[in-house]
Amino acid sequence: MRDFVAALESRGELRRVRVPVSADLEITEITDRLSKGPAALNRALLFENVRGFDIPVATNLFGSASRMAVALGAASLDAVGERLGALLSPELPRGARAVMDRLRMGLEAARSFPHRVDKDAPCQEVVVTGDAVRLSELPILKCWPEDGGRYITLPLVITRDPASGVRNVGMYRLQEYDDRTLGMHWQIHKGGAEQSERWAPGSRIPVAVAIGGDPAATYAASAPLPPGIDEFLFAGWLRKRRMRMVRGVTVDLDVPADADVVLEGWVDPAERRTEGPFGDHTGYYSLADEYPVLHLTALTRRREPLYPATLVGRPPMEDFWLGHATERIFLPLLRLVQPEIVDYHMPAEGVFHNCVIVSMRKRYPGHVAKVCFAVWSTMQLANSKCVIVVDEDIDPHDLREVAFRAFSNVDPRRDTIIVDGPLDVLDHGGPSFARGSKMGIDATRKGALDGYQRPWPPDILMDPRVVEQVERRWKEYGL
Ligand SMILES: Cc1cc2nc3c(=O)[nH]c(=O)nc-3n(C[C@H](O)[C@H](O)[C@H](O)COP(=O)(O)O)c2cc1C
Ligand SMILES: [Mn+2]
Repeated sequence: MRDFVAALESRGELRRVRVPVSADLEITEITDRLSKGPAALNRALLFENVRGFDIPVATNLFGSASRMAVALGAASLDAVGERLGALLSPELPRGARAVMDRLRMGLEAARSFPHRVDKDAPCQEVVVTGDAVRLSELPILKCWPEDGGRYITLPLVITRDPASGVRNVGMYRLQEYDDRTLGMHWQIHKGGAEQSERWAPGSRIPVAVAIGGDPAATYAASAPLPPGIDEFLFAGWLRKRRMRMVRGVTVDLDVPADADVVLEGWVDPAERRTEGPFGDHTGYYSLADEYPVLHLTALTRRREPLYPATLVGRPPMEDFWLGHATERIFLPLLRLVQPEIVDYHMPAEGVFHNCVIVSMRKRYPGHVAKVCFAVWSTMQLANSKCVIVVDEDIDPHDLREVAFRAFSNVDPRRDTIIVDGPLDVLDHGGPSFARGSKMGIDATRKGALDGYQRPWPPDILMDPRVVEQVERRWKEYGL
């Protein structure tokens, strides 16, 4: 975290705020203005003086493509994607299962396993256990006016499967109820929830939460890795350096030795408590609902920790860039399973699960529908509500271009498919919780293989010789 902050600062990507600010809404408003303002002002922020707390708060650390690349120690996000794709070559595995197995083998072969250190763990320089634990000492933010309380927004929630012992690390927000109790917002589709269902009734599920530490691990907690792939193995591979782990002081789980703060505790599989509302990354408040509860047994930390937080709300905000990193990094994997896909994009306005734009090489009747169904069966893309498919020569990141094709190329009855399926837990447009309909829109140009009987009109393009001539004479025109 310290190296990351220093790297951002030396690149002019971080600003320090030295005057006192409040953790209650004020940091949100400041950060939001930077997230939505001109790119030249969109910087990471380090609040050195948070009223009532000794610990500084960092926000917007991951809030641009370049900061994301710095976080992963890479030249660019596409470069990380190419490295990941190369893990799987030369023999092309076939089918999603094979690709996932090869991904696991590739990561393991890269020897980026987390390893245990028994001393020199900064995250345990200060150890507080039992009744002495005080969450109120952490500068946890109240993000939006109608929020149900203060929320930890960049946590790495560490659990393990009771049978296989396989670790999962997910970023699930935590609502502070009191000094030793938090709401655990792992949604039904996510790894933490799935593992929690495997613990026997009456058991105490051990949970550790790391905050801060290596930013590559923080990103990995947000990445949609298939179950069975350890996010900390992935973080070590990203960073090309194995993660240093240490045994928790009160839980049977390893925690990142370099974290700024670690919370340890347990979840009772049967207990539920009202969580929310929370001003969410959808741009709406997600309403209060029943979620599990995390009871703390220890709080350990660095002597001088830094508390990183993210603010989410109406897009674009920082989470767009974390998701954008995933979009870029996992494109080569997606293309291994579905080679006709050229590129894809999840625009900020679609808050990930509402809209996926795919460009593809269309070869046979029904091919566009096949790609829609592929999206609806690929990891977390499976929850996406609207898929827009364009031809291979259309850039899915160019929203004007996509809108132009989607409005003009589509016959609604012929070119839409509507199916039922799972939706993101945060979707509020659908008729019921996490279930509803999905639409695929075929915005490709049509021809014989689509059953289109008329000639398709050509695009209007200028003669390149004239373009070149006008280019050359541009100054002469005096415009
Ligand atoms: C800032 C941020 C906050 C998030 N909050 C939640 C959350 O509260 N609950 C949740 O289930 N997923 C949340 N997510 C998404 C998960 O972290 C993401 O789906 C991740 O892949 C989950 O890991 P898993 O596949 O191991 O469950 C959040 C993501 C980000 C970037
Ligand atoms: Mn996982």
